[in-house]
Amino acid sequence: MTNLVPPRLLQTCVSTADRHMPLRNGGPSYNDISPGYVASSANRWHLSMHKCRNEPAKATLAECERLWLDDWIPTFLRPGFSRTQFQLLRSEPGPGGADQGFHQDNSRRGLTVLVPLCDVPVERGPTQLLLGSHALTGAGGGRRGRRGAGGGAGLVTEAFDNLGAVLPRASLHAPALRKGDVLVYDSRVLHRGLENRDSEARPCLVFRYDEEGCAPPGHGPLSTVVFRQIGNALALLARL
Ligand SMILES: O=C(O)CCC(=O)C(=O)O
Repeated sequence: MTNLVPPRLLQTCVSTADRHMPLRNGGPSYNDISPGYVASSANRWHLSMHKCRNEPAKATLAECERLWLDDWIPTFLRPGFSRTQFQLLRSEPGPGGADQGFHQDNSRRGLTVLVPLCDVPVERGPTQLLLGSHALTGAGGGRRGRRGAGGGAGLVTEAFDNLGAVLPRASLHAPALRKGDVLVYDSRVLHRGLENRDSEARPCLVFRYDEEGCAPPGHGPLSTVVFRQIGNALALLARL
C-alpha cells in the first residue's frame, strides 16, 4: 500500500528506531548500542521489540500498527489471531552481503507487514516475493494437521502435491518502496531480502500476525532446505 503511514508518524518511528539502531552506516556496532541484535546472516540484523524493555519506544513503533490492525487484518485472519513478531530489521551494504534464502514466514496462513524506514530502490535490496507460492501449503486453512506438523516430511509432501498448480502461476516481484509505504503479504508466500548493493542501509519494521494454533514458522531443518530450493527453482522458471 502506498503512502499509508503519515509523515509525522513515520518520522517518530524513524527517530525512535534510530535510538535503538543507527539508521545510517558508520555507527558503532549494534551490540554497543542495543544488546539483543541478532545477525541472521551476513549484513542482516534483527532486534526483537518483544524483548525490548523500553516500553515508550515499543509503544511509539506500535502506533503504526493501528493503521492496519483493527480494520483489515481481521478480514483476512480468523478471530484469535495475535501479533507473533515485532522487530527492527536492518540490512546493510558491504562485503559478505548476499541474497537471503527463499522462505515462508509461516507454513500456515498469517500476515507479514513490512514498513520501510527509508526509500528502498532496487539497489538497496528490497523484499523479493514469489507471488502464487502461498498455495504450496495450508490450502485447507486452520491449525496444522498431522501432515503439516513439525515442518518435516509431511510439509514437503504437501508442497510437492501442490507444485503443479503453483508452477504456472508463480511470478517474481521485488517492488521498490518509498518511505511511508507498507508491504503486506501472506506469510506462506516464498520471499527473501535481496542483497543490499547500495551505500546506505535498509532499515524496516516487521510486524507478523498468525492464527491461533499456527505458531510460526512451522518449518524444520528439512523443510527449510527443501523450500529454499523450491523457491530457487520457481524463481528460475518465473524468469523464463
Ligand atoms: O529482508 C526482507 O525484506 C525480508 C525479511 C525476512 O523475510 C526475514 O528476515 O525473515
